[in-house]
Amino acid sequence: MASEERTKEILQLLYDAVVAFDEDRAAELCHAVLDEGVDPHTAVVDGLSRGMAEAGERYERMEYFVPELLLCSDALYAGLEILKPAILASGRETGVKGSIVLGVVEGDIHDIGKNLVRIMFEAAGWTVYDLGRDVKLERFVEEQARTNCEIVALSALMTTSMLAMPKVISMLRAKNAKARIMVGGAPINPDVATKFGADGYAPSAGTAVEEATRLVETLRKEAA
Ligand code: B1M
Repeated sequence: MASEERTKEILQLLYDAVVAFDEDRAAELCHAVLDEGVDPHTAVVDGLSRGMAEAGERYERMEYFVPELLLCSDALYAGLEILKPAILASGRETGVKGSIVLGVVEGDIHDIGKNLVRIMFEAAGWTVYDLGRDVKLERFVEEQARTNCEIVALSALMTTSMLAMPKVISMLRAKNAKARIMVGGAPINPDVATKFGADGYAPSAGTAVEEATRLVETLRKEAA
């Protein structure tokens, strides 16, 4: 088990490796995470993912451009590949397990956050039907009906694409789908989620399972 100090150091180095788009370094550090007993969830959320967020900020300050962003995401994925088996094996028990249809709405190709959300659900033992990115709106409705899943989770990263969310929500409500709908992604906040008519919202991959668990509990109580 790594000391608190060493854990902090590794998290900072992971952050640095993503920001510096150093794929090899990210991979090497993720091996250290596993060897030294650092929690792999923490490494993803407070190391790799935080590095990607900083890359985003640099993009906004016009210090980074699209090629740098893609290289940063390559470094994030290089680390994630190494940590994923340990995260899945760790099977963080939430007590409740459910099924979820997940995707990034039509018109939006940003899927790094959605992929992190997916891993968190898989690690918690949920069944995940991942529709991918730029998903046609009716696909969410069709997949919910096919799988009878209890949660439909919509991700969007743009203020333009997020406007597809209330459309999907209306389509699901019109079909009387027995599912709770949650939304997330950088432009979403609790007010937007409420305005769109969603049942729930999570600000991060790390909190998404908790929110979905709460929603499933209310759904099951209602059905009982
Ligand atoms: Co784009 N992009 N991008 N981009 N990009 C943003 C989103 C933008 C804010 C940058 C900017 O201009 N300031 C801007 C959107 C502006 C707006 O809102 N209208 C933008 C734009 C405009 C574009 C293009 C249109 C650029 C162009 O071509 N002119 C284009 C989009 C094309 C399209 O989608 N149709 C584009 C393209 C790209 C890349 C391909 C280069 C790349 C995406 C690679 C990929 O995803 N495969 C990219 C990136 C990387 C970004 C930024 C820099 C970073 C996004 C990211 O991956 N963050 C972003 C700026 C920024 O965010 N600062 C930007 C890291 C990730 C871990 O965080 O995705 O927020 P995030 O996910 C978090 C939470 O939000 C949450 O959990 C995750 C982890 O904690 N979460 C959920 C996400 N989904 C959730 C669902 C949930 C719960 C939680 O429940 C359902």
